[in-house]
Amino acid sequence: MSRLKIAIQKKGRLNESSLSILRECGIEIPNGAGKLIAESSNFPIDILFLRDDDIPQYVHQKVADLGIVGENVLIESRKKVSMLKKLGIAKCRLSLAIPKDIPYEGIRFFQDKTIATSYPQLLQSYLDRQAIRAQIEEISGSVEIVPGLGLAAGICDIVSSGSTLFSNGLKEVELVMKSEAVLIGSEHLEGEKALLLQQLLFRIDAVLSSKGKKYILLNAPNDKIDAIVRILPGMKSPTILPLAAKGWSSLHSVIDEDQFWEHIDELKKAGAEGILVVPIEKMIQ
Ligand code: PRT
Ligand code: ZN
Repeated sequence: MSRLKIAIQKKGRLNESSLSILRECGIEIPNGAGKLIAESSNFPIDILFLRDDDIPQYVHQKVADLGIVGENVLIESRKKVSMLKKLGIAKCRLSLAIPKDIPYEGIRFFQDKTIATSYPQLLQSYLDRQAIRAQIEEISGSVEIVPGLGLAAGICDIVSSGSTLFSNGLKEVELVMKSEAVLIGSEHLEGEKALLLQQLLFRIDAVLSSKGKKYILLNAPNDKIDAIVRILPGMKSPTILPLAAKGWSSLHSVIDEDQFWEHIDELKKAGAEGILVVPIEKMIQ
């Protein structure tokens, strides 16, 4: 029986979240800190722990069948691999930033200037699209300190909360790309491996579908049910069951958690009682 090989980040922002997705898919992974490879005991998959920058290359060379990396790393690598699924984790953006006191009036600011980045390919294609000619200085790590040292007019780096830029006296001026972690795969998986990939994708879909979703149960007088269903627009064909108390029903449905918080007061005013909101572990659609 073949086994799939999936490459994930050894250490860093994507390590824990990649392991969690696999574990939520019911895949048991032994805790082998510092190991290069871990073998799942209940699904035919081996996990390779690598630096994220090496993952597209390993998948391209079929050392690994699958990998989890940021889209930024994938595109920067320019490796021919398939992007199989966006995973909704490690969301961030690649942005241009300059010292906060320098006036900025648009992308032409960067014409003939030097920009420091760890993403020269992504930056170059962005600048080409904007018809800007600039000098790209490739730097690995701590790009945000470069403008302060007077080595570049600006930087192009990953931003998530913005606090790194802020504490280095920089401001974000252009969005180059949005990024999140993606599942990548070698271009042609065949036979048993293709089948295993289908099983894995099915499980990942079930895990991702349930994210941000809650199961809601509430009681209401029968004449208020229509109004309640209208309050929660995400509520799809709720199940309505009669209660033992005459004229009352219980309503069950799946909702977005955000929506619930926005509408809780309206629900109560509309006559909902005994509201229960419970987590959903998996959702098969
Ligand atoms: O050692 P290895 O090469 O494997 O790891 P790495 O250091 O290259 O990557 P790592 O672990 O820092 O990030 C892995 C991936 O997570 C990236 O490729 C992105 O796709 C994604 N990601 C999400 C981030 C961030 N958020 C992030 N905030 N990657 C980096 N950052 C850094 C950024 O470079 C900057 O220094 O965090 C700082 C900005 O964060 P804020 O919150 O202050 O804006
Ligand atoms: Zn890296």
